[in-house]
Amino acid sequence: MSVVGIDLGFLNCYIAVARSGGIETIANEYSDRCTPACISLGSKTRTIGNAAKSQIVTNVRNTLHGFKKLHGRSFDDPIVQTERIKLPYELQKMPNGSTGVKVRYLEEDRPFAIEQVTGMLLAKLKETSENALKKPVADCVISIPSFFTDAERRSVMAAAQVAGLNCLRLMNETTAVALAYGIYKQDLPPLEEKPRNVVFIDMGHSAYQVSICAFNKGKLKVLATTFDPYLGGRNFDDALVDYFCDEFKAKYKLNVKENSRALLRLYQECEKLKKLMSANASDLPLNIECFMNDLDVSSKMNRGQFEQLSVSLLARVEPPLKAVMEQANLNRDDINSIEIVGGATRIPAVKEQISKFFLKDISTTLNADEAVARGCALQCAILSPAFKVREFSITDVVPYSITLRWKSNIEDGTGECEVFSKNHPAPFSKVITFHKKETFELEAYYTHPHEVPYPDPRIGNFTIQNVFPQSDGDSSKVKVKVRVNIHGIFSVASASVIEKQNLEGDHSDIPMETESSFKNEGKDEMDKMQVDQEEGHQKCHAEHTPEEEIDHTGAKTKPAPADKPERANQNIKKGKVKSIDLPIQSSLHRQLGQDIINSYIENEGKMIMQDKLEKERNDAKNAVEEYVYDFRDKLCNVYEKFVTVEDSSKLSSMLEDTENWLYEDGEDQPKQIYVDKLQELKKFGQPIQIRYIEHEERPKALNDLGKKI
Ligand code: ATP
Ligand code: K
Ligand code: MG
Repeated sequence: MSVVGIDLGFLNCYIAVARSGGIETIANEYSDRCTPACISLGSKTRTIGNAAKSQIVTNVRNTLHGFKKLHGRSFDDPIVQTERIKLPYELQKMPNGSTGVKVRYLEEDRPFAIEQVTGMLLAKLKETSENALKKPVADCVISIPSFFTDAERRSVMAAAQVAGLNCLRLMNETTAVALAYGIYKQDLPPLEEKPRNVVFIDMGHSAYQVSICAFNKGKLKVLATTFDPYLGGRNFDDALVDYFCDEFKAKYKLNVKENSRALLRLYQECEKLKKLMSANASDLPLNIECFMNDLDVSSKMNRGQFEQLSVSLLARVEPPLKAVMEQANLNRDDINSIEIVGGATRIPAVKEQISKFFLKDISTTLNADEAVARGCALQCAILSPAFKVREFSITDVVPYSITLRWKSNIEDGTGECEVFSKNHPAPFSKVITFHKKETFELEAYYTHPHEVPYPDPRIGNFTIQNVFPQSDGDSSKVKVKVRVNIHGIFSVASASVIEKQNLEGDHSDIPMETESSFKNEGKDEMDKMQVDQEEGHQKCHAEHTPEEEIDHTGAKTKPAPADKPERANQNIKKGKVKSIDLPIQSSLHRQLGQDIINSYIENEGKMIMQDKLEKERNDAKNAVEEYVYDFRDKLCNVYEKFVTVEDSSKLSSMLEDTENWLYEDGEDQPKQIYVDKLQELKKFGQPIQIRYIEHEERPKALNDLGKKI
């Protein structure tokens, strides 16, 4: 079993693994712990990560980056359309209406769904972790922004499947940071004492997230989470790029925005400049050679100017801080420390905004780049039965409130109830009771669409099937379990009907349920009466686990007994009941069918194979080239004494012919041709090589012999 945590960043990905020494962030084949979220498609192969990043400017239209926000969204989604304008490659509408990219790959125009794109990236990260751990990797924990909706989360889960990963948890980025912070802290207050409240702030390249967590010994509870999903380092790059575009237009009459290659180069230079300005307040130069129309451009900027350009962005730092304090119902004095991570929190003015709000110094004790990946690896270790970690309980929150709406045809019944409020603890299950006579449909949606950075409030529709009236014509009591699972994804997990038993003593293996485990008797009767009176306007009472029990009016009642609805073969006052599981038909918003995911998995397998074959082909070609250079060099040095002048010149011309061939006809041949070519050269070369080796070995052998005598 593998223990791997993946920070799936908009710009930068990090991997942490558990090894005997503990959690460590690992490096890729470039000895870099950061793998750029970048994929370059070519006529023969794909490159992913560092090698792909260097192709952003050279293979403009087939190098994919900046795609994290496309998950779970339809092509027509306003966010997709906004991103589309900025991306130098083409987006395309997939047959199911979702978002994909169109690139030139293997000499063909090929569409790839966003799940395939992220799947490629994750497969690369999987390979990197396999190389580090020297064993196959499947189990992992992957980070996502806390503001991702269900559709976005499910889309990332599908991408993990495409990559052959078994994602044990999609973990909110700030929660991962909180875990990385808390698990090693020895001095957390005991459970009975006031918790330590810590604010975690992550500003990456594309988004800004804040959460407040309460820590006690062995325990982390997220109290509230807020965000600006559209504020990150890239917005500061935009501000710089806009400024220089204007300047270059005035100074050099260049229209940079019309030249995607020049624009990409300007972005790269502005990002570098932005980072330099974090360390240096004085004037810094910006020079780009051969920028456009063979012109070299140059300019300069200092931190003060940069801050002026970013005034409106900096003003957006405070609102989520204010909101998170309000939602957690805390004052500044209640906050013990403020921890910041993410690359963009290195901008001095961003830090100032934060400390100005809290009137406190902010701590940077966590590794700003690696904390998310480390937290994910820790979570993976906790979830893995094969790994021993200290007990640590993590309670996250539901980011948006969720409402269930229901209707039924003959009963003309509609109704709704908020099943999860904003910042409700998660993961969490609740059981809701309905009184129904027929199959009915539940519709889940986000209660306050304007709070959700997603254009569609729908989560999914769930049909509870096989519901019939009781034998006496009464409505059946249907218990529906709804859940926000470990990934933060909502589902109707199960449904069962409670059938009154006419026969005494039916102790079959069907679990029995005590009415009293749900509601007190009186209340139950009242509900039932109400149903009888106003057919259809059923009451729903919600019982949820693990902590408390609420009815749909929101009034808290007694604690629920256990994680699952209590099932016991107990005798109860009202007589026996039998619980029968009911089939549920789920139709989730923007859910990919497993058949489609399977075809993506198959395709990813083919592409990995293609990359492998291409690598072998290239290796075979390189082997020929290496042999030519190596042999030619030795022929006029160490081999000189072991070859006749005649053979030497014959071989020299063979080597030269081969070299020329490699640049002409031999430039692009199947692997076997190179293998044969090398064989052919070796047939001539080997005897010389052997004579040389024998000569070298002889004195040594004689020497050894001498020692023996
Ligand atoms: P996201 O969290 O939005 O998915 P990410 O995780 O890929 O994105 P990070 O790696 O946390 O993002 O941060 C990258 C951003 O931080 C980039 O905009 C980068 O320019 C910026 N950044 C990194 N170092 C500095 C620095 N020293 N000064 C200013 N900005 C910096
Ligand atoms: K990152
Ligand atoms: Mg990040």
